[in-house]
Formats: sequence, C-alpha cells, structure tokens
Amino acid sequence: MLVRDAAYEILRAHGLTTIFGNPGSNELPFLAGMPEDFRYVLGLHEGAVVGMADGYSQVTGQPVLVNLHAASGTGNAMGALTNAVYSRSPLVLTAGQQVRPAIGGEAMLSNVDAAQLTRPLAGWSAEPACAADVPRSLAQAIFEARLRRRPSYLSVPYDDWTQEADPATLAVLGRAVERSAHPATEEVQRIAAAVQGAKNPLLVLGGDLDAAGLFDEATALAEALQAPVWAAPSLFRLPFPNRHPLFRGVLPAAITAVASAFEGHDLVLVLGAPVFRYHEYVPGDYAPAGTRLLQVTDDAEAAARAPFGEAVVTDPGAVIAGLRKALGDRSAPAPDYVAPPEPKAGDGSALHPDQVFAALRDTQPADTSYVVESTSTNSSWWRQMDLRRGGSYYFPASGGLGFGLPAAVGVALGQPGRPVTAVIGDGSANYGITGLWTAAQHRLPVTFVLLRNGTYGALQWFAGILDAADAPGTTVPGIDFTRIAAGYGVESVHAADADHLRSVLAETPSGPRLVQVDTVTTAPNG
Ligand code: TZD
Ligand code: CA
Repeated sequence: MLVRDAAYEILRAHGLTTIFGNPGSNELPFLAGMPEDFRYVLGLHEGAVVGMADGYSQVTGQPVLVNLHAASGTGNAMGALTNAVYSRSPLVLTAGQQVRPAIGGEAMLSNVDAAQLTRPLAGWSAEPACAADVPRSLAQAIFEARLRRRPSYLSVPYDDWTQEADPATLAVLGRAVERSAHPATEEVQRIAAAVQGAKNPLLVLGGDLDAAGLFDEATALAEALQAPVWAAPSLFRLPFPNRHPLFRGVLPAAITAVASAFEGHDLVLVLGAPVFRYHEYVPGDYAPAGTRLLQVTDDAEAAARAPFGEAVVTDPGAVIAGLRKALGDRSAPAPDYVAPPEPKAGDGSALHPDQVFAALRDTQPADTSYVVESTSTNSSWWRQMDLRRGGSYYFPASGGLGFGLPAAVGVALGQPGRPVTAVIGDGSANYGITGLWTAAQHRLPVTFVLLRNGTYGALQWFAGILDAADAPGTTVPGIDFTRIAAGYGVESVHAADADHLRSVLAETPSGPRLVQVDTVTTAPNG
C-alpha cells in the first residue's frame, strides 16, 4: 500500500471525504490518487477555501480536510484561520511541501520551517520526519483538531505520497480517539446548589452551545430557572431565541458594560463561552462587588486565561442536563415572543438596514441559516430578526472579514435542504468574493444579500470613538456587485426599494443569487 492510499483510508475512516482546497504542483501527487467517493470543492483563493471549510465544519460539527499550496497558499489562508480558531472549528489543514532533498536548498515552493508557519493559530502543526510517518501524522492531525477543537496543520513533502507504506505503521488505520469530559456528579450538584441558592441568577450563553446542538436545551434551562439570558460578547453563533422574553441581548463587548449588565445579580452562570471576548477597551471592574461568576466550558485554555470568576472545565451539555434534572419538572408556559419594532426608514434613495432585515424576517423560511458579515448593522439585525432555532446565525468568530460569503457556501454544502441566506457588507464581500464562483459551480441555493452603503461603516463609527475621524481609507464607493456576480456565474438583481426587495426575497432560489441593496450607514449600536 502506498502512503497516499493509507492517507485516503484514514481520511475515509474519519469521515473527511469532502476536501476544500486550492492546489498547486506540490499537492498533485496526493490528489492524483483521490478515490471516487471523495469530493474536492475548489475555492479560488485560500481565504475563501478556509471560510468554506469553516462553515462546513461548523454545521457538520466534524473535522474537515483543507488542501493548501505550500507556504503561499497557507499564507493566504491565515486570516481566515483566525476565525476558525475562535469558532473552535476542527479544520485539518494540509500543505504540499517540496520533495525532501530540495527543501534545505529552498528550491521554489519550499515551505521553509513549515511547522512554524501557522503558529500560533494552529493548535498542533508538524512535518513528518520521514515518509513512513505520514499516515500516523495525518491521523494525529485529525485527532489533535478534534480533541483541541482547533485547526491543525500538516506539511507533507510530495515525494512521500508514492512511497510504499511501512506495514507496521498501518496500525494507525484502526485507531479511534474520543474525548469524554463528563462532570462528576458532585461537580454538577455543586453548580446546581449555587444556582438554586442564588437570589437572582443570570445566564450568559456562548456560541459553543449552539455548536454542540444545545440551543433547545439552553432555552429549556432558562425557562426552568426563569432567569434572564444574555448572549456572550463577540457572538459567533446564537445559543438562544433572540425574541424570547427572557433574552436581554448580546452583551456589549467592553469590560465596564458587561459589569453594568451584571448589576443586581448575585450569580452569573456562563455556559459555553470564554470570559469574555471583549473588543472596545474600557478598563474598570469586571463585575460588581457581590456578583459571583461561574464559567462552565470544555475549552481549558479559555478557562485558564479568564481574568476573573471561577471556572469548571467540563461538558456544558452535561451540566445543563444535570441542572435541569436538579430543578425538577418546572414546565413553563409557552413564552410570548417579543414583537419587533417598526423598521426605521431610510433616506429615500437608500433603505435603512432595519428595512432589509424586516424583509428577510418576513420572507425567508423560519429554519433559514443566516451567515452575517455586515459590521455596522448589528443593532438593526437584533432589533428586526426573529431566530428561534439552533444553527440560525453564524458570524466571523475572530472578526476577520472574508468569512461570511465563503462560509455561506460551506454551510449550504454541509446541510443540504436547509435554506441559507448570507448578509454581507459591501466592504466585507471583497475579502471572500471568489466564493461566489464555488456557489455557482455547485448550484447552491444561497441568497447573498449585499448591503451597499459605500463605506466601511463600522470603521467610521470606531474612528469617532478613537478620535480618528479624519483617518483615510474608510469609504468604498463605486462597486457594482451585480456585475461581479454575473462574472462569476451568479444571477443577480439590484433591489430598487423595499417592495422590490421583498418581492425578490419571496422567491425560492434554485441556485445562488445575489441581491444588492443600497443602505444608509448606521452605527453598530444605533
Ligand atoms: N480586514 C480584515 C480581514 N478584517 C477586518 N475586520 C478589517 C479589515 C477591519 N474592518 C472591520 O473590523 S469592520 C470593517 C473593516 C474594514 C468594515 C466592513 O465594512 P462592511 O460593513 O461594508 O462589510 P459595514 O456595515 O459598512 O461596517
Ligand atoms: Ca459597508
């Protein structure tokens, strides 16, 4: 058996049969042997490749293979990798390396010091010391990604693939590595006692809960407790229905603002989130005196780096189940969902983002997965949307733009049958625009709503805060995305007004479509 055949057996055994990639010469000897039951999803830029793989991994919950070209392809992928780190997506990145005898002399396409290249983003990275160690190393890359819930990186010299595998090393083919992180009964009892003993407990729920399929369980827990719920700051997935009467919103990503939200609560229970992913730096006390914070996460690094509070590193799902049991059967009446306000109006020639999101809410199916990368429209979004199911919302987890458009492609590939709508700013779109081509090639029924305000709106808002209003480089006028879409083979339309937008969105797409709409610039908190 060749090293390459062993590699495909390992990938198949672990379910990595969809490969996202952009190949070069170093990768061809591997790809030449790709078996029939694998599919290769070609992306035209490595940022888009990783964004697609990230979306796919987030909806399937599984490791996904990413095939990059040497150091240059890896470099193009790095920005997108920052998002995969914070969404905890187990991507298995591989890059083709020059043949072994040529690496030291830095022949063209040598990946110099390859294992260092993706540090510190990749949780584990390596280049096998010899061809015989490639199968074991590939299995390790998969296990490392799964166990750490973090991307891993493997550089493989291309002369390795066609070497005969050492039969002894094929022992790795049958390996299974699973993590079981259930809390001890006493641990759950201790948390339950804290919650039941609290006068006014508050829940802070993170994106990890949605990733673990715990949206409904988290909702049931909050209802049993009748405790108010905030979503964790810098939210990348929604863990709770946003119009539920217990929902208070997404915590603002600043220390003092979070502390204010905790005012009057003697216990804050954080489930499935770091404490916390702040953004705007407003130093001060992390919490009011008298507020105890208890974090439950299976991310040991997130627990270790938190600046305050207690943490238990364990499976939040098991804790939720244990708490629900401890609380007994307190079935709450069906909640009255909070009605959205009237959308604000635009200025005649451009719509207010409220109007766009109200149109989405009223026209898109209730189970739509939204991938959002529009940074200045955050308040509008939560004001107008009504998301009641798990897997409804994806946002770039590190704030690295270029995720949204390709991730929508990956989400559609990973969950065929569930509608996907991407909401993308006219700034953000450019970082991942090549994803349109992949959507067209696969005829994916994704709606890309392009909000065109001609600005880097969020930057203009930030410029005000940072006393930098005269900073250059914050406008992006003159881009017609309908023509770009046409060039990539995606049907497109410019929605002239709110009624036109609604009638376009009401149609069920059979393939990808881009809907461009002019919007007024708003502030993320406005
Ligand atoms: N480059 C990358 C890869 N990520 C970033 N986050 C930025 C630059 C900086 N940036 C932001 O943080 S928001 C933003 C930029 C350029 C503006 C995005 O513009 P948009 O959305 O049109 O997508 P809004 O709604 O107009 O802000
Ligand atoms: Ca914009």
